[in-house]
Amino acid sequence: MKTLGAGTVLASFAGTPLLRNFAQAATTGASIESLRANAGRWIASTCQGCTSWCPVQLRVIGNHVVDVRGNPHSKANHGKICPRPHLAIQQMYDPDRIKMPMKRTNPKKGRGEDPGFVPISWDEAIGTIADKMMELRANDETHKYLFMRGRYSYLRDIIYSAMPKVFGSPNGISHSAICAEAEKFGPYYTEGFWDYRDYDLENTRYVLCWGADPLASNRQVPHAINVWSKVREQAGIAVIDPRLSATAAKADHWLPIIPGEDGALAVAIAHVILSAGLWSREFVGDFKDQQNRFIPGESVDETLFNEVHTHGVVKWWNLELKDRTPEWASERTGLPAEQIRKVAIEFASAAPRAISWLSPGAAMQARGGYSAMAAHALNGLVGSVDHLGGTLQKTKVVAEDIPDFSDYIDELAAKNGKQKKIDQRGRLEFPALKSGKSGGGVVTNNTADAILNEDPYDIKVAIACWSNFAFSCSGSDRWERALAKIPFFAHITTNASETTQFADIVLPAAHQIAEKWSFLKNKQNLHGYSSLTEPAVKPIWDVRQDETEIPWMLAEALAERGFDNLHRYYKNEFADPETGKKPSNGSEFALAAVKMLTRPCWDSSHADHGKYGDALQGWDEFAEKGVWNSKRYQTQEKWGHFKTATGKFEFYSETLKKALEGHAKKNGTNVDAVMAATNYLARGEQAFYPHFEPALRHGDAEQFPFIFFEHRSRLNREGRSANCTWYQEHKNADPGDENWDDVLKMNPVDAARLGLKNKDSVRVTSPSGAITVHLKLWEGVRPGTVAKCYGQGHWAYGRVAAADFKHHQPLGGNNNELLPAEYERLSGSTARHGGTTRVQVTKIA
Ligand SMILES: Nc1nc2c(c(=O)[nH]1)N[C@H]1C(S)=C(S)[C@@H](COP(=O)(O)OP(=O)(O)OC[C@H]3O[C@@H](n4cnc5c(=O)[nH]c(N)nc54)[C@H](O)[C@@H]3O)O[C@H]1N2
Ligand SMILES: Nc1nc2c(c(=O)[nH]1)N[C@H]1C(S)=C(S)[C@@H](COP(=O)(O)OP(=O)(O)OC[C@H]3O[C@@H](n4cnc5c(=O)[nH]c(N)nc54)[C@H](O)[C@@H]3O)O[C@H]1N2
Ligand code: SF4
Ligand SMILES: [Mo]
Repeated sequence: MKTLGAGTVLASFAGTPLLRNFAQAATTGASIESLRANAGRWIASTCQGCTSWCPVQLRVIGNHVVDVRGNPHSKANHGKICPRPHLAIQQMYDPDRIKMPMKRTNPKKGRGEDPGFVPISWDEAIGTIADKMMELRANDETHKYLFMRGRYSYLRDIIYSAMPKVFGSPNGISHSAICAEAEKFGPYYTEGFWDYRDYDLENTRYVLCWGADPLASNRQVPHAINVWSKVREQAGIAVIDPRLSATAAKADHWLPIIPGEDGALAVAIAHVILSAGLWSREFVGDFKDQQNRFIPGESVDETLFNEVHTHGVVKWWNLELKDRTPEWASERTGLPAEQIRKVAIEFASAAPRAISWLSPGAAMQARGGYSAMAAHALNGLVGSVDHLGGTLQKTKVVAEDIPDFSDYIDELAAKNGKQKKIDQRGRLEFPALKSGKSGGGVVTNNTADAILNEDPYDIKVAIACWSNFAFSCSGSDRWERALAKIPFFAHITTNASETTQFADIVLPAAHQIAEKWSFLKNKQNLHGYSSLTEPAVKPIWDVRQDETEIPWMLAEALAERGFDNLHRYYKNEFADPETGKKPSNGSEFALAAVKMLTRPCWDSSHADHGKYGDALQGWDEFAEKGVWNSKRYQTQEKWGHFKTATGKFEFYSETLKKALEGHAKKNGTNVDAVMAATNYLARGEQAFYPHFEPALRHGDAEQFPFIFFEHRSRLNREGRSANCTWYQEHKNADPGDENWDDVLKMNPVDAARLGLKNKDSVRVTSPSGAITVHLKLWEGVRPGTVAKCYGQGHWAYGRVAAADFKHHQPLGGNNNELLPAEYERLSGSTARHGGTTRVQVTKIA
């Protein structure tokens, strides 16, 4: 990275072995490169720049992390990384980090109010929180305690699950529904898999990306960028994205769809596959006489078809697909009918080694539940599900759960823990049907309204960790008001983000990459893995590990105040599995916890040791290698027993039917009423199969002429990159974007019509908010739409992320101030995609 020149390195590591090596190089003539390459130790860690959670190694010299690379022991990313772990190092050494606990001195809360934070001791900070929590116990209202979790590791349950439940609150609220739950809805209600898929890129012959941009984002970037030249040689690539993404720029076809119309395209592709006779005979089955009766416009007699591993293909054709021609879809999607037909035929002809790759882009839309199903159902039609070169589920990654804590839940906690959850999940308008259950998932963003309306009750004490809902949730102004309303709020964070501005107590968190113990589980490249994170260096500042040390300290403080159940649970149920020693402080607790939960990876006395993958010999080997690899994924083992209601891949989802009917019954009504309450137009049976729904948009076309949509940055570490100079310095790595800026991209045709030019300052206004940014004329968005990257517009966070940190002036604008708090309600998700809002763009003189 060019901003970190040799001078900076030398200055900051003076006296370290590296510097001595440089001095030596000057006298011995050895190349500086070779010395540089061999200096320091490589220590295992996990990158948490995105949900890929790649096993990495950090090069540590003295007490400094100076470099990062992929962990060569990992079969998932085989020693590769994307650009973003480098930013993690910058984040860790960010001078704007919170360096010690702080308390608020200005009781007034709001944007622009200086919180007046002053340093305090850890004892005072933790004691203050414990006092507030004890008030809830004394008043029999422990359910009014709320814990908000954003990003996490698999030690999360200590603070997110055990702590609220033992204390007596149902309110562990995660960020999942602002992330990608609507995406999981697609594979769940077709093949019974509530998760992200893996993809057999090595063997594929076609990749059809639905908003997925695997070269820059989504969930396996290192593997994808490493294998993509091979994919390009041997496979066709088509990208459905309103924006010319990095992947679209290298694809055979770019389909710049009108945002939110993915459902129309997906059913048209299905129509072509069936009418052209290109479905999988092996997976789906065939007509008894092998004559293709899928003739456009004509219904088919169900009894003439023998279905094999799927359910309802003829029904789907009759009820939805028969009239969904490419010509019909062309009008909705803005794509040429010929292109739709061609892509459908290429995809199906390459199958079953073909991938229909669904991303949040085509799912996290107000009516995205059914487009997610439709896009994923294409894999079912062509038999690429759980198939060589196709879309896969996952292998088993061994790990233990945290120890059972039910014995530590006292009467009060048991009673209040059964109160309704604050996010209103399971109500008629919020089915949140995770894994088939009404209210099974979280409705993250609705928590703000629930707090504001005190419905089902008021929240009195809240803690947020590694989350920034005042920035990351659409309709973010509601969060500003909700956080201001909570009488006592503490934030566990590395940076003084937007959310922190509302805190009464700020607890400085150890940075994820090298200051704490944790582990992560995931998959890439047909291998699951468990990846360790180690405190590779001693933190420079007075920080604590968020998921272990901090709850331990809180438990201790609660015990001192008369409620010792949580402390007894942490103290008695956790022990170092090698020595049997129980923890006596937070840092021992962290190490005991990570060793206990990862034990099956490395302890030969564990029943699962070596059964599903690597058989690491002892903790030391795991700590040294940092990663446990699963065996390679075996395809076609799921065929015949998908976890759906029928055991088949469902084009007519009996699984969804059951879930919707269950939800309707619970709310004393019928499925039509559920559809109406969740903003879907489907009525009757339509609710049970993937079908077309028109996009839902806020704002009328007259006043707000542009459809606004957004995308991630190849350099975004979720919402946490903007304070890194390397991020700003390389922002133009995103097609169409500019360094040190946050531009709104508009097609030159539209700009010419409005008399707008490059770099104009423009006011972008939606029905719910407005931001001011620079304009960029760019052919990578279609006329009538405008796009902006997500991740900037921080009015708090640090000096780099803000234009003027002191005066709360953002650099760029936060998309969540434009986006309304709209939902894909069947999954409880926030609808950030699909062109949910229209905007007006006006030049600022
Ligand atoms: N408009 C729009 N909104 C989005 C998205 C989008 O693409 N567009 N993306 C969505 C998605 S997919 C997700 S997953 C969410 C993420 O949203 P959040 O879960 O809210 O996470 P971040 O915005 O990344 O912010 C995390 C906060 O934690 C703190 N922090 C940073 N590093 C650390 C650390 O190492 N440890 C601890 N304890 N704290 C830390 C900082 O205060 C930081 O602001 O945002 C969602 N919001
Ligand atoms: N670089 C990077 N990678 C990441 C992350 C990150 O922060 N940065 N975060 C990780 C996380 S937390 C998550 S949840 C995943 C998200 O996974 P991604 O697949 O990256 O999802 P998004 O960024 O939400 O959606 C991306 C695409 O949808 C397109 N899009 C917008 N509207 C529409 C539409 O109506 N139709 C279609 N077809 N496309 C549309 C956008 O142009 C964009 O290219 O990524 C993970 N990977
Ligand atoms: S893909 Fe995500 S987890 Fe992997 S190296 Fe890149 S940012 Fe880190
Ligand atoms: Mo996410």
